[in-house]
Amino acid sequence: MCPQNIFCKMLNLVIFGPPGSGKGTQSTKIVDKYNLTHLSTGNLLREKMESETPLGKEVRQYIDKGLLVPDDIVLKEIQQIINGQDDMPGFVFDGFPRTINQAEAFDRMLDKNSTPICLVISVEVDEEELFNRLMGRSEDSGRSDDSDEIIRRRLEVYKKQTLPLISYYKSQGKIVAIKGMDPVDKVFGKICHAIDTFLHSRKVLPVVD
Ligand code: B4P
Repeated sequence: MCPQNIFCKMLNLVIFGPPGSGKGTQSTKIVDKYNLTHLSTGNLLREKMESETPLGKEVRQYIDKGLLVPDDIVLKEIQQIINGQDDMPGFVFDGFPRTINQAEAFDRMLDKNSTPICLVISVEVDEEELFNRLMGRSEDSGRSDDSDEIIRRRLEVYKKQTLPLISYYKSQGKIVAIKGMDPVDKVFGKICHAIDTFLHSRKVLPVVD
């Protein structure tokens, strides 16, 4: 599908990248600037985990091991949240989709509402830097999945299950690659440039250095 032909009645953005690439960090800034709603599946699933419900316990089994939570659980949560929300300025989907199956199901959901994804922002960071950032965060995050062995597993899972999404969105002409090694505000500036270019000309820049 050609992005120039997308009529975006909502600005729906996906922020995509490996663990530690800055998805959560940048999403917070994007939603503030563009008046969008932040939907982080990581935050959502951690909230479920806090509850001692059967679903919360099931989710914990995967997150604690650094594995992806099964698609059916994640998709059900997303469906419940976006249902009937097609008159809002738009969403930043942070950490979702993370598998081809999730991406295909998500496209079907959005097609029904005629609110497609407009832009997929892929934040690229070297593996060593990712590891260092997450180890740095582990000192005060309290997250069960921020530990040496689990971080390594999350990076492996990313390569195997999530990285193929780049080709998926490339074939739709929706992906922009952002070099994410710079300080937070500099990365944010590049993301804004990609979003503003899309808003003004419906053009998807392939790369922003
Ligand atoms: P997430 O919550 O998405 O966690 P994450 O991949 O670690 O990214 P996060 O957004 O937290 O980190 P960020 O890069 O901003 O997922 C956690 C788990 O939930 C997954 O492993 C999986 O089990 C499950 N899950 C979530 N979504 C799922 C889905 N769709 N399907 C199945 N399972 C799912 O930041 C990391 C650190 O880097 C921070 O300390 C930050 O301060 C720092 N940082 C950020 N940008 C920086 C910069 N430019 N320079 C220096 N440091 C920076």
